[in-house]
Amino acid sequence: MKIHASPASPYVRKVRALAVELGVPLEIVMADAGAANSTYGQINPIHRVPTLELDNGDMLFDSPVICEYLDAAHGGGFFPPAGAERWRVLKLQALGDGIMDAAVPRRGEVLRPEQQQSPARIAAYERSIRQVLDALENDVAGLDGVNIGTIAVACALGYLDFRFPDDAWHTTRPALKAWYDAFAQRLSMVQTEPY
Ligand SMILES: N[C@@H](CCC(=O)N[C@@H](CS)C(=O)NCC(=O)O)C(=O)O
Repeated sequence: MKIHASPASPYVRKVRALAVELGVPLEIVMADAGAANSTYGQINPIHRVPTLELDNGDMLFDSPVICEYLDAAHGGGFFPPAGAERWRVLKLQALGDGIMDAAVPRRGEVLRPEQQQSPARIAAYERSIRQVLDALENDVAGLDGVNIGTIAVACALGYLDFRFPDDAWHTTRPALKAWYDAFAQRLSMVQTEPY
């Protein structure tokens, strides 16, 4: 199987980290999803990474779908099968993805020439990130175990550290920081560091 990827995407990292946890090898293919003349739309019309290319040529996206496929196909148990535990873990994944959904466009916005930036949009992204971090800090006991929720949150925090190292989200969130420092030692996190 191949994963169409980019080096710093936290969504790609989530898929790759789960694959490491599952012991599933993925061949990494760098994608030119955003280039004006890109042909990437032929495999993923949304023009985003990751895309999982199956051995039979089928393409899967986006990252929650790919993760659930990998888990189901390889007997993982990183998605609880049913009941309250399933919704708890999926909600945690949504919180991790929610940080990514704000942090990725926030970076895009601050990279624009200053006169084209929208301070209102940047403030809205920052508010989302701040409030998700606070929610996680206030319920750090919920970050138990290794599942698609905790993997997503760890990848989101890793992205914040990678792209916004001056933010120091951890100074006011010691419980979340302690959880992250421990989780970041996992092989799946060490092997998928962004660059
Ligand atoms: N909901 C999607 C979001 C994926 C996404 O936004 N990926 C970004 C990279 S972090 C992307 O492909 N942006 C377009 C580009 O890189 O050109 C998922 O979970 O896979």
